Amino acid sequence: MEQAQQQTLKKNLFSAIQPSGNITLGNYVGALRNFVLLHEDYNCLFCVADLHALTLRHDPAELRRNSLSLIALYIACGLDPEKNIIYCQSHVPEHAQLSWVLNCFTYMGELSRMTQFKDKSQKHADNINAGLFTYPVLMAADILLYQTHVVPVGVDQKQHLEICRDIAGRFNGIYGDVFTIPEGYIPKSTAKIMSLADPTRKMSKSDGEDSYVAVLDAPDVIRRKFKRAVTDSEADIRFDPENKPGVSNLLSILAAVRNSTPEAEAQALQGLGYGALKEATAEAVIDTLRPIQERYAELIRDKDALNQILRTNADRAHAIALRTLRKVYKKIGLYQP
Ligand code: ATP
Ligand code: LTN
Repeated sequence: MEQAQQQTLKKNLFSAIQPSGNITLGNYVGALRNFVLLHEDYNCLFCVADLHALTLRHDPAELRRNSLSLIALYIACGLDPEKNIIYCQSHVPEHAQLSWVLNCFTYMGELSRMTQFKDKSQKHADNINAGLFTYPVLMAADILLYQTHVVPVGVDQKQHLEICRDIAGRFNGIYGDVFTIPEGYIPKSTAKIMSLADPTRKMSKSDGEDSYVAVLDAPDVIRRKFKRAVTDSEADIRFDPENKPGVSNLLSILAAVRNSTPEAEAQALQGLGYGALKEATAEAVIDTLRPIQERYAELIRDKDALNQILRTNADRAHAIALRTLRKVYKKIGLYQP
């Protein structure tokens, strides 16, 4: 079948990651890995959510570096930038434009119920800005611009997807079928990788270095981080997230990279100590990341090639986004000469 014909038969997939720090094992297991798993079956857009990254105080040079690095990482993981649209959010102005319109269809009450907003405003009490509050509206614009059917994300983004569906439904209720209502694709097991420093909290790239393993960490760094991971004072290896969050998190990570289950990994390690669990997890993670790191090292060297990919792909995304934005402007009565 012709490529164009195949494309029209496939459904649309959209996802994004913020370039707000080093991409973690949590991002990989919760999101990136599923992008790779799904990308053949959909028309995909993978976005670097650089506008979202402005909601926390940041260093401009670092944001620039992280954005290009994330583009290279998407490709290094196996996402082909010709078959998929891999681009930066800020290169396609329709994201910000649709976001403004959707702001006018979103209630303060629903935004104030978002747990990410509550968490982040607690963590960054000196910078509770309006962007942090309306973050889910920009995310809804990202998704709705591309008539997205499926959104692969980690479980922490479930609430944001719900609000996106609500906004789209509300808009369609008034103006007819303008937006496709998206479905989430959220992995059930290992949906949330926890911090190595505090296993009751999500592993997050904007937290301290020792709390996460980065996809691009060198093998020795990975070994050291797992060695220091918080466990507990017992000795038995058992999958029990409630009572043994640290050990269970290591088992989840091990299972995720080996495509097995935490229970099976616990069984296989019976009679051994936490040292063995940490070592096994570190080695399995290193083996999984090695090919990605090798490919990444090649890609990041050729900045011109990456820039070219960014330009072409922003144009491709823009062409689709503009169609939706025009339709929205027309429906809501913005005069178009
Ligand atoms: P930040 O610390 O800046 O909030 P983050 O590490 O939470 O960032 P995001 O850019 O917000 O990462 O998320 C990118 C994707 O990775 C999302 O789909 C999110 O659900 C997923 N994700 C993030 N952290 C984890 C985690 N610890 N376990 C599983 N999935 C995760
Ligand atoms: N908020 C997301 C990143 C993100 C996103 C999106 C994910 C921004 N826009 C659209 C899916 C679809 C996060 O993972 N923190």
